[in-house]
Amino acid sequence: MKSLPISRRAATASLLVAAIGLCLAGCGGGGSSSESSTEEAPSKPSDSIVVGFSQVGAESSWRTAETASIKAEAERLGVELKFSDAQGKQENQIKALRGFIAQGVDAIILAPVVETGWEPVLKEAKRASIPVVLVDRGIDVEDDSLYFSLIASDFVKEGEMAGEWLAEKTGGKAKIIELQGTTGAAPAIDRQKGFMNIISKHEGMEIIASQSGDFRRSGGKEVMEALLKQHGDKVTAVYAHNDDMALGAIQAIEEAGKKPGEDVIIVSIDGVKGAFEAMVAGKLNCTVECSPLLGPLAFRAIQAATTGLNFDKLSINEDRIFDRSQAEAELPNRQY
Ligand code: GZL
Repeated sequence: MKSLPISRRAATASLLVAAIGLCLAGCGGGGSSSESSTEEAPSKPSDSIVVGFSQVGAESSWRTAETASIKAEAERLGVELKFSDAQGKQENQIKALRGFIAQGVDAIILAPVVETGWEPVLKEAKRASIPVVLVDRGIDVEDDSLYFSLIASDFVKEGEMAGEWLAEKTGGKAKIIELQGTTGAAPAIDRQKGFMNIISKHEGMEIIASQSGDFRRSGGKEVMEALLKQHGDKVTAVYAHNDDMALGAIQAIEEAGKKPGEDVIIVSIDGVKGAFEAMVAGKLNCTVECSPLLGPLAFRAIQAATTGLNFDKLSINEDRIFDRSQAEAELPNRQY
């Protein structure tokens, strides 16, 4: 199955060990931190390796920022990156992974669109001795040796942070419309779980409608338009699983003649620049950060995977929360 001669990979590995040795001496230690680290970005390996990257798509500004971070790190390290955009379809990701395996890449980066259905193709990668590093979303597999490492955020915690902020803001009383992310995706499943963990403690907080907008701005707008027709007289808050859907919902709320951020309190997740601009404009109330800048840590995992170094199985980014009072000061600092 594998077209890459083992000798090339072995040669690469030995060269990389030398590069890693230099880097670790300089960087003060191996392994990954529990935070996404850019200051410890790996040095350039003396030899370039070939990495296949299967990306979900380009559904949100968060997603395009993640793609840019991974491409920029590959460029910096002189790694040949074979990029595949799955247009949001798991079958396209599986096809891309099979292509990478056939081409004999040294490692694979996978941002899995949904949690399930990965065992067959990951078993093929394992049989081909190609390590797979998961970024940004986890998968539901019995055998976690099917992937080398997962670098992501804690989506349950993000949902809880959003819920706690909304409970505080509304005094524990809200009629909430929830705009869910992509059905079956880890962030959608866990952000809903985390949010429910909190609002279930407040009898005055109720989700009156919940529907997927697929993490897209257009999805957020369309779903909000429809739900406003049914619940416009009752809704007092919106919880969006990402900023892009919140920005779409803001458009729908304005077109319905209501003031977003005032008549309807809006909390979302990601922390993209557009969310900070909406908070400065008074139309969004709060966003929970979820860093897409995963490139440096992803390639540290790949260097470990391709040289037999230890690496954490799970690296969780620290997420911060920002509301309107902080938006103006924070906006210039935003990197995505
Ligand atoms: C989170 C990521 C989600 C973002 C969305 O790690 O998977 O997918 O929150 C993106 O903006 O579409």
